[in-house]
Amino acid sequence: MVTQSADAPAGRSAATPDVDVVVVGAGMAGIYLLYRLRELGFSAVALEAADDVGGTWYWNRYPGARCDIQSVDYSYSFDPELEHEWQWSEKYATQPEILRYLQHVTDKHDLRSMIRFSTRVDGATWDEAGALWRVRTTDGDEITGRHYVMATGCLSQPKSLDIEGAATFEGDVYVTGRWPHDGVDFTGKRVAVIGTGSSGIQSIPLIAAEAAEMTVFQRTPNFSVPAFNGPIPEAKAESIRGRESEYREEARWSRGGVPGERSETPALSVTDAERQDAFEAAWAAGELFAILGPFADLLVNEAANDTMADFIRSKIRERVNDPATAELLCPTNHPFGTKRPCLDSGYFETYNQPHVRLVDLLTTPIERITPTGIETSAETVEVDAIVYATGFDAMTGAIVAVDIEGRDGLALADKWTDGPRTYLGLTTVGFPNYFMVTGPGSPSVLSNMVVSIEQHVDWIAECLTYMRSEGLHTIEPTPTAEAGWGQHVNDCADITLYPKANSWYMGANVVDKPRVFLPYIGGVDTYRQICSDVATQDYLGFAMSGEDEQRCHDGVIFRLQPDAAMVFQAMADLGLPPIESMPPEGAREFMGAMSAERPPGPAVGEIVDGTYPAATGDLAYRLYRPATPGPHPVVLYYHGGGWVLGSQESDDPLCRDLCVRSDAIIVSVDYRHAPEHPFPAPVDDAWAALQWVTASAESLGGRPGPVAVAGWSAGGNLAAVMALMARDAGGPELAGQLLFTPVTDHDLSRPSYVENAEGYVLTTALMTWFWDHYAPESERADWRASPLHAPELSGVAPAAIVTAEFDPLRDEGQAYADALEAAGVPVTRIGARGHGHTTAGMVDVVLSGAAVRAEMARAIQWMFGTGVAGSDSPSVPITSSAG
Ligand code: NA7
Repeated sequence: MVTQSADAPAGRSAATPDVDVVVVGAGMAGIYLLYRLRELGFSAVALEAADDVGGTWYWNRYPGARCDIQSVDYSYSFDPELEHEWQWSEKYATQPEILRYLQHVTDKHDLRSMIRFSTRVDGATWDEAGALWRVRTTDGDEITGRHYVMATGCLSQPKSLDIEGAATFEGDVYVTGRWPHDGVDFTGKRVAVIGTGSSGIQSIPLIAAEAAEMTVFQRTPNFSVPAFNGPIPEAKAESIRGRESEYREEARWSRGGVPGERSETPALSVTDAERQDAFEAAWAAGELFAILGPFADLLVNEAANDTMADFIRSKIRERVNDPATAELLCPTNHPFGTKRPCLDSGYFETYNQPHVRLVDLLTTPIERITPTGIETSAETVEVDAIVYATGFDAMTGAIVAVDIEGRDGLALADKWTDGPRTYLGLTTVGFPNYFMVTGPGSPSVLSNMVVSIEQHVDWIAECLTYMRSEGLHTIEPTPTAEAGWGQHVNDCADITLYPKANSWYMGANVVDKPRVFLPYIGGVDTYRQICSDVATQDYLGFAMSGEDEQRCHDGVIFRLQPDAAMVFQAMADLGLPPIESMPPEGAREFMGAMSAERPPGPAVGEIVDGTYPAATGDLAYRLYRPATPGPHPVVLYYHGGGWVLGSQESDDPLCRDLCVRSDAIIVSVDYRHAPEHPFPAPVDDAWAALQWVTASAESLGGRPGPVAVAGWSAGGNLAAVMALMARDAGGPELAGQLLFTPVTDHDLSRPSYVENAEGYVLTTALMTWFWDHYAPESERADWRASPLHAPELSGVAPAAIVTAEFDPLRDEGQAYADALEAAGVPVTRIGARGHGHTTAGMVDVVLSGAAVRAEMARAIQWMFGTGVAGSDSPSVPITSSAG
């Protein structure tokens, strides 16, 4: 029943809905949401298909079903009394105990009256005129609400049975996610279990204990470690006792929603023995985050990941008697952790029993299910019962199962055809006043769900409270904010190994589901901060409206590459003195010390250190030769450092990386530094180096023909100047110039100097310091210092110019690219989106920089004609306000 208020502006808001908020689902999310809303004075109803609360813990009653986050963590924090009035009996509680807990919380807070049980929602339509949602149930009812929240869980929609002939089976059929309430007795039965994810791994030992014969059909072996279940570990209890609220706060600000140390150590930086010890300790903990986290880089570095994968495989071989079965149970087709690892209780040992057999579907796939059994390409297995432990249409399945229609008749399922698009995993464009608890694009399944549920519920509750206090009726994210968030979610996933697995995180387990990384992997702590920043920045990225007003603070909440952001944060946390406060000699020592801490960069075929005859004496060079057969193209490289700092050492990892990626010889040359040797001394040395490298290219193992020049920052400035000088001098001919975040102008007033003045390592103040040491004001406009001021730019070598979004030098790099193009010079622009001046060059530290360096290497190949044909425009340019 909806009434239209008389004073409402035509077509806008002000109809009175049945309730303020319609919630779908009375699981862990719905229960807390109802509690919060009622406490805040909102009217709300939850519509729940089941006849009781519990959600996941109502449906998943298969034998052995347990949480895989310790119960003391996998529990609400909103009611401090629960800490004492509810005692978990085990480290990992069983499904019945968790369900009892949720029933207890519901009853304690008298929430049942707000829930309509046995009520399935099949549609919801946004009513634009009334500014409310019309939510329909399968029994024909309609409930209207100002706001509509899907609290339907991430793993609640079982995958449909996608195996041919499944419907013809005449024996008993069970699905782990829809288990009979009165249990199943498998005594004396021949049982098949299909699926070896968490549900299979938890249930198989218990089903095998009853069955007469047990056949497990495994498509993908999974990494699983023993849960070592039992009483709550004393150390854990001790870490909480008497400081419950602090402990919960630590969980909220942890990476995964469980308090604990975060390793900063790369796996390969320690000895084999140390690594083994760390793995054994993680194994002994019997915890998901322990096994995922003994080293910092297990989920981003394949070589590191291999060490853990090998360790777990060795444990599987120890646990399974038959070597052939053990090998089949060893996961090899996905990196460790990229499918959710399982915690088991005697899973692998189950295969040591004579009546248990494993069928490997990778070699002998299921062809069909018959009325009496399962037919693979090799055999027919006759069974009395089939248990499908085949998983869920995760994260989006339960949402699009409801026909949700937003503004202008847009169906959510249609909007998400190519994968879900959300802002913060909470909201989505085109669907005003619509929220999701732990929706796609939020930490959700990668975190302790309870912590993430509480965070989302709190955020929604605070948002609704704000809207009420401001007299606002509608809220909807903007396309800019949503696109920016989608980019950030992908940026985070792309630096990890997760996209390599055919996992339900990627939607890969459901036929025809788009392959998109569904959760947000940036961490519970980062995510919480982002959500809070959105709210405090006047709900950045949301449009809101009230009776007489529209407001929108549009924008993107997170534009940096996630790993670049970590570098900037780490630098800020160190609180180091600014370089410009140091004398040049001190600054050089400081930079040298910083360089010593870095990963070394990739191995190259050969490194040769030598000297070359520079303007006033010999200077050092370092040559990097690819491991591939030569002769190779030669690139003369000038290091960065503002003409004051830097050396072969400072840019060593980058030179290695470029050498390997481009398959070219890189000759990194030194040049004299200011202020001892100000402008034009570095230019004179750079020119001498060019003469020498050109003349020596073949004797250095290079291929005949022109060399290319390259440089980073001030080195990019020198490379650009060399290209101009070579043109003016009628030679040497150059294959190209690769300018990596180059200095091209002494003008420090461009917008990028203002926008990126501080916070991104290279500051405007530091750039001023560099210029002050390099050249007096009167000489800075000389084109050999500021090549953008060259009277003529035509006729120089083809250029590839890298500009970074958060670099003070961004705009002058782009201005140089513009000017070269205007002069008819072929230019390849490479945009380092989300990077600062230095981050794209931080090899093996800022992993997202690899994509930029791959484009730089392609540009080198483009210059020499050695790359892929037609790769003349390797990158989309970024603009000065690139997003
Ligand atoms: P999962 O982890 O998705 O596991 C499902 C399993 O079923 C997995 O081994 C699948 O193999 C297998 N499967 C799915 N479809 C088929 C077909 N058609 N044929 C053969 N095998 C198949 O679901 P769970 O319920 O175990 O666990 C879900 C989450 O709940 C878990 O991660 C915890 O967070 C709790 P595949 O790997 O796709 O080759």
